[in-house]
Amino acid sequence: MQPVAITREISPAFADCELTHQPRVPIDMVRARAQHEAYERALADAGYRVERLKSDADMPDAVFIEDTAIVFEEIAVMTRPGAVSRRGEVPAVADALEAHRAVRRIEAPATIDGGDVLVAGRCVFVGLSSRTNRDAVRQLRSFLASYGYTVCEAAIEDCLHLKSAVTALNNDTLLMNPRLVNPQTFTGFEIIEVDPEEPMAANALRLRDRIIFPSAFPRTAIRLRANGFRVATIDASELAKAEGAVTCCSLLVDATEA
Ligand code: CIR
Repeated sequence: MQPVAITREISPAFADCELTHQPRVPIDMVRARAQHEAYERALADAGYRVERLKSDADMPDAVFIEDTAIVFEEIAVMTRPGAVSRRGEVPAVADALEAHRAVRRIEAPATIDGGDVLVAGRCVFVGLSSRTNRDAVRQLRSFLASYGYTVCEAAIEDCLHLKSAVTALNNDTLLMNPRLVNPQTFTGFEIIEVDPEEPMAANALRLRDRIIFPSAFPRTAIRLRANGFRVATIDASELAKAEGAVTCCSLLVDATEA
């Protein structure tokens, strides 16, 4: 069965996005939309059926759909985003996911962004960040207990989400900036480090047969290719101005149906 990638259109209010580490700079909306379409085309080229949800002027960050849910083989977990401005993004994504998975919901006082959840095989790492707290780790662990996942906390520094610091290239290999997260948290994994001149390059989107990766990080792309990964590059420069990267613009739903 064809895998699905759920994306969300860029809000007309994108310029009012949340910013944590970067200064606000003008975003070229025409370019941002073109980049987002190219991203969706890259997903389609890799065999995904792209299902794009609508957004609205009251949800500036809606394009970063990854933060609203965590999709596992067995269930989907709806988040309670750490930024209050983003909580209204969740219901429409839950409606879309209900067609594919049994849906569970993170409840207050827990907060969590999907960008803080790294899944590699049966290991789930949760970044404790300005968006994600320990109540969320506990709730996620209880949802996953019967499916054999191990849920571990990870401390991060100087970045928005855990997946700004580390992402999975396959079930055994991680792409990491060791200045943002402690490699010892990930014992047993092969680690490829980003090029030191590209500190924000640790966010890569793992698809079935390739990695989608920002063209802004050519040195790290060379490292990925040298390690045998097939890399498809896209320009995500306008999305990066909103502190977004490649994992955050889709939710990948593999073929297992609920
Ligand atoms: C935010 O601060 O929530 C958005 N401007 C960026 C979210 C990026 N999300 C992600 O990398 N998972």
